[in-house]
Parts: sequence; C-alpha cells; structure tokens
Amino acid sequence: MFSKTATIMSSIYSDGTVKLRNPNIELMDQDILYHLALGSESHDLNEMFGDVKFVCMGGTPKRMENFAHFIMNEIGYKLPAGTMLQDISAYSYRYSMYKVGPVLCVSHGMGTPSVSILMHEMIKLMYHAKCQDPVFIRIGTCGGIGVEGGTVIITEDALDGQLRNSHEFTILGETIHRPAKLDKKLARELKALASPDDPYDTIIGKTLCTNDFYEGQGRLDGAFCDFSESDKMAYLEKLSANGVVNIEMESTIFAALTYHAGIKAAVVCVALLNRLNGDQVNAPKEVMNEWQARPQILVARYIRKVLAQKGQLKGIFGAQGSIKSPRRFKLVQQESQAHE
Ligand code: R2B
Ligand code: URA
Repeated sequence: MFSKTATIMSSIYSDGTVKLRNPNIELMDQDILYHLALGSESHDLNEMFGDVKFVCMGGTPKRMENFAHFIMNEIGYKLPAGTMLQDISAYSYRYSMYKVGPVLCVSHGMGTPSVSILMHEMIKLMYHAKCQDPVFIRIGTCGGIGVEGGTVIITEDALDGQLRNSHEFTILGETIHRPAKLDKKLARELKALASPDDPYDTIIGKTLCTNDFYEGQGRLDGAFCDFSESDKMAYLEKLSANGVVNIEMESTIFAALTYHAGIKAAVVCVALLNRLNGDQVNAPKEVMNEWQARPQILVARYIRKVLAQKGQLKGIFGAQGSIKSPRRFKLVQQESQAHE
C-alpha cells in the first residue's frame, strides 16, 4: 500500500520544473485537466503556460478577475492591441483562470475539497507546462482572532480543527496526514513588504482551517448551535493562546499539497471581522471591497519585487499601457463618440 507518513523526496527537478510524484501520468495518452477545461494533448500547455512564475488563488471568480486587472497594471503588462483578458477555464463552469504574463490568477471556491481538486490540476498543469520554480500564493478572507477587521494576516503555520499542523486525507479508506507547511522565508519576505504608511496592520501568525463556516468556526449564528456563548469564547481564547490569529477554510490543503509537490507557497488573508467581538460579517460593501484589496496589494509588491530583481518589470510607460497622453486620448474618444 502507500506510506502513511509522507516521505519527503525531492519533487522539483534541478532546473526548477515540477516533478510529478505520480508515475501514472506520463503513461497516459492524454491528461485531461477536467475542471480547468484543458488537456495535455488538446492544448500546447508549455506554449500557453510555460512562462508562469506566480500562481495566485482566491475564493471567487470575480475577486480573481479583479486581481488579474490589478496585477496587469502593477507589473506594466500590456495586452496586444484590441485584445482583452479571457477566462481560460470558462467552459469548465467550475473555476476561473486569467493569465497576465507570468501571473496566473485562479479562483478556488470555498473549502478544502474544492481547493484539493484545483491543486491536483494546477500542479499537473505546472508539470505539463514545464514551469520553473512557480510560487503559489492564496489571497483570501478570514475571521480574525483578537485583530481588527481589515488586518492583513500572513499564515505562519496552517492548523486543522484539532490544531495539528497537517491536513488529514482519507485515501482508499485509510487516514493519512501530510504536513501543512508553508514557506517561512516567503512569509517573512511578504511581511517585510508591508509599509509603515499602510493604514492597517500586517501580521504573521497561525491560521486555523475548518471544514465549516458556522459551527466549525464556533459561530452562534448558524442554523444549529448546541454550545453556549461562553463555550465559544473559551474556544476562541484557547485558539488565541495557541498563537492562532485567524480562521479560514482552505489553508491546510493548500499548504499540504504545495509542500508535497515541493512548491514554495504562502497564504495572505484579510480579516473581515474580529471574532472576539461577534460572528456576523456586516461591514459595509465598500469597506469590505477596500479590505479585500489589501492582500492583493501586498502580493503585487512581492511580484513586482521579484520581477524587478530579474529585470523583467516594465517601465512606468509600460504601466500606462498604450496611452501616451491621457488628455489627447480623452479628446479622441469624445470625438469618436460624437460620430456614433
Ligand atoms: C474565507 O471565506 C470563505 C467563507 O466565507 C472561505 O472560503 C474562507 O476561507
Ligand atoms: N471567512 C471565514 O472562513 N471565516 C470568517 O469569519 C470570515 C471569512
């Protein structure tokens, strides 16, 4: 059978490409990445994705589409004239995927099963595309513990519901655990990119990953609740005493599968509320939208930094797209519209 404790073997080739820890894949005629609407023989995955260096994931298709537009501007990436960003996985009707040069922006849905399916296919995509040293970053939302709404939290360790730093899998009816480890150096690098001018805190701490938003996160406001407010508070205090600063629903599987694949990874979330003060997510929409941009801003700083180090960041003129003069552009637009 298989080993119950993961043996850590190298999962990356010396040139940085991803080695697959599954001998079956290369024996197959074609590998269909069903939930991405891509295939290893139907598509030239190396040509399409070979240059990917950063895989950024977040819960919703809209957030990842917004991130794609945001990062395009941040790295000065220019689309060829007359073209626009397309959801590459639109026909899967499952996940959304946008590519902006070296950045792949993918939605992962809610909860560990959804992330698990996506991670298998994303890791295989990296392998088929021969991507070198890809870095995976989850950009998400969470509930804070003892931190105010709007705080940005970088995960140091992802813990499961029993505070174990691993993800539990049931495979062929057997239970196994894989370490839910993230790259500590990457976490520190991200933290160092927080600016003293940011009007919010950016912290590092442990993240609790649960299988449910309501009872699983000790909320009193689900359809069911068989515990008291003091039980809830005692639980949250216990989490806090163990160094847990936030709760979300994807970090253990994300950490476990990237670690198993030998891929450098980080989780950056924004707190939507302080769970010590309540359970309902009720900040106004505009406030929440501004908060959700914060992890994106931090990740964009990281991507810019890495690209700049490689001399691959476009200059300021590139960042403005093809518009040489915004004033003249506006005049031309108005003139054209007048003749519609
Ligand atoms: C954060 O927010 C979602 C639940 O509302 C879940 O995907 C998560 O991790
Ligand atoms: N996401 C969660 O999983 N929990 C929260 O409290 C807020 C967002």
